Order: sequence, then C-alpha cells, then structure tokens
Amino acid sequence: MNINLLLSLILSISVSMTTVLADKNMMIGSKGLPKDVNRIIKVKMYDNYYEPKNFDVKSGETIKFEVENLGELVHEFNIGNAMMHKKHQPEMQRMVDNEILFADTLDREKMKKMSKMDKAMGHSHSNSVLLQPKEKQDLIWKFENAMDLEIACNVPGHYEVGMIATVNIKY
Ligand SMILES: [Cu+2]
Repeated sequence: MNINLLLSLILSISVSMTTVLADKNMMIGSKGLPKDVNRIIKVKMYDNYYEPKNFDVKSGETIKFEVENLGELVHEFNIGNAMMHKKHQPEMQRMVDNEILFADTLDREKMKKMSKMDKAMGHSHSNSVLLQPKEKQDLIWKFENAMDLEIACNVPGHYEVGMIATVNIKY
C-alpha cells in the first residue's frame, strides 16, 4: 500500500470517528430510518413560529416530521440544543453574506456550488431542513439519548425573536 493511500485512509477513519463522537456527546438523538417510524407529526412553519409550538415524544421513539413552510420567509426546522443553534447561527449568517440565503428565497444552485469549497454553505444536516415559502420536506428523527432539545430556526434574526419550539421527552 502506498503511503498516500494509507494516510487518506487514516484521515477518513478519524474524521468519521469524530463525527460519531460528536453526535454522541450532543445527546440530541440521531437520524431515523423510514422503517422505524412510530408516528408522524405535521409541522407548519410561519413568520416566525412553529405550529405546534411544543412536541411531546417518548424516549426511543422515531418520528417523521412532515415540515411545511406556510410563511412568507425562509425558515429552518432544526433539531438541536441551545449550544448547537448558537454555533449554527454564524454559518447561516455567512449564507446571507454569500448571497445564498435571502429573506424569502434560497439560491439552491449557489448552495450546491459553494458547498464544494465550504461545506457549511451546502446546509446539508440530517437534523435540519431549510425551506423556502411553500416548500415541504420530511425529517425522520430517532429520539434516543436526547436531552435539553430545542427545535429552532437559525435564519438570522428568527431565533432571537423566539422561533423556537420545545421538546418534552418522556422516559
Ligand atoms: Cu425562521
């Protein structure tokens, strides 16, 4: 085996291990599989709130969220915790600065192009959907090893005005 191949193997293994560890430490649950879905919850996004505003889930349950944006602005449905949202907000601001994210529209072509240089600009996260007005998308999430969850929108300004839903986990 040549040394470059070996090095890239080691690098890819350590990158994937870091991802796994990060997910575990975050305690937000994990991406769910379609075959494991226990329940479907329809979510409507408006300017700037969710309907419903609170979610009750059982620990271990897999939920399919059918998320629809009925507002006039771009919104995000992001399952995380306060610390993760705080970290994600500057990335969303950079999407605005790079003219990818506008108040009421997204440049998905540019998202794709720029994600090759800067992964954050692709906004590809298993715990989040980012939708333009009238768009809908499903998100399947397994609520295992999850605590202190917040579902929130990190489009600049929206978290600050309270576009946050609470999640109650029953054990
Ligand atoms: Cu929003």
